[in-house]
Amino acid sequence: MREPTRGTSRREFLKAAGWGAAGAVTAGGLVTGFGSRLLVPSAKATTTTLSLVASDGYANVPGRPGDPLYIFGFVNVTDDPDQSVSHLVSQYKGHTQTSAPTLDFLQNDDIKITLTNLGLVQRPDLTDSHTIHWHGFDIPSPLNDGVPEVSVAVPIGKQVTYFYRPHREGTYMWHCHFEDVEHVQMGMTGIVFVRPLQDGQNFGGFTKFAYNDGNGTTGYDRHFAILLNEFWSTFHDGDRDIQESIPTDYDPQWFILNGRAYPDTLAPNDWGGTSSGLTTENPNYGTFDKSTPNSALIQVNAGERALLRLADLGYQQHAMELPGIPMHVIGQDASRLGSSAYWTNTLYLGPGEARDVLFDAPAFNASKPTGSDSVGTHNVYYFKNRDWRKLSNLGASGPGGMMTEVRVYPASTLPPQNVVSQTYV
Ligand SMILES: [Cu+2]
Repeated sequence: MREPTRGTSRREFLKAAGWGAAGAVTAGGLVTGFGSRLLVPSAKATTTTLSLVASDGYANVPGRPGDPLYIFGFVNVTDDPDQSVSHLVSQYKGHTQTSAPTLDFLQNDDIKITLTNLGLVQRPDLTDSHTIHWHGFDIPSPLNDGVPEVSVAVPIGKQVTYFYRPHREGTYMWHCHFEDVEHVQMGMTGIVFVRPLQDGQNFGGFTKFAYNDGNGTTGYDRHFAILLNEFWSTFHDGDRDIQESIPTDYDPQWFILNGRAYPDTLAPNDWGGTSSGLTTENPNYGTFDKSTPNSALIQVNAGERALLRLADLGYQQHAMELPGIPMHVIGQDASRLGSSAYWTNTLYLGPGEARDVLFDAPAFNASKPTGSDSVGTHNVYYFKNRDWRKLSNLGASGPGGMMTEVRVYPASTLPPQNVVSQTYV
């Protein structure tokens, strides 16, 4: 039977999903005998509950010490025992981050995300709502799709709980869809991915996979979620100063990975950060926010296979290179490429697009260590934009912009990875 696709008729879909004659549902809920794009009935769905708040804040950018960029963003407050609106406003209003938290879900789970709109400190006149839009998620109910024109949005001081049951695994992205050209540029963007039901089984020597491949061709040892983006100062300063911006004049100054420009891309997760003399101080409160907490550092042991979950929520196309290590593109826009997978030295990624890229970490070359950190000496490979104009921080000398390091350590140096994009420095 051919693999069902998004254009599959309802009758074909029902057959493929196991309600027809063919296909067997295992105890784990995985339909066997088919390819990866199945919609399968869930045998043991669990419920994942998240609480996110939306507000404003400031993020550091190279070249503007003491003058951070005004941003909007989402923060994960699930662990706060007090989820009342009044408490969340008192704790988190005016303190936000970009990029947004990376959301890690399992196929077929029930997911409930409560979004609380805290309002804006810098712009109390701006009464914008916010939403959560799961970009590329092809079977939402309209109410949970976050497009305000055809759905609901969350006004200031209110909470809305979104519900999803993702039947399709893969790498997606998410963003606020309210005044989306503005709110997306202001920082309300992140990566969301869905692990396949196949995870935990053994195919080809792997137990973690990008997709339900049936043979391990999308297996990996470590995975990293990296959002490509740009900052255009006019939009951020204009929003801060109550000035209109013309989006068609878009001319960004900073080219970023997970909200950071090199060398800040190398700093660990949850970094409070003053490397290179920058500050994340919030002038409204004089507080110290972790405004860009998502590291873009890639740390692997020699011989391991790594999965890069990449998405672009800027407004420009980017061409990324990893000189010295071939890239194997096995997924595109949350679809397994299968026999269309390809090897490349240059990865093109347009706005709103996602890619799943595997690479094999080369052997560690002890005679030529090119870096050293608290883990140890390692070989460095650069994952970077091929456009030299996007490798600079406001024209300052030395490398900057959309670049990070792949650090390859001797085999078995790093312990097994527990969470996506884990950092060990
Ligand atoms: Cu918004």
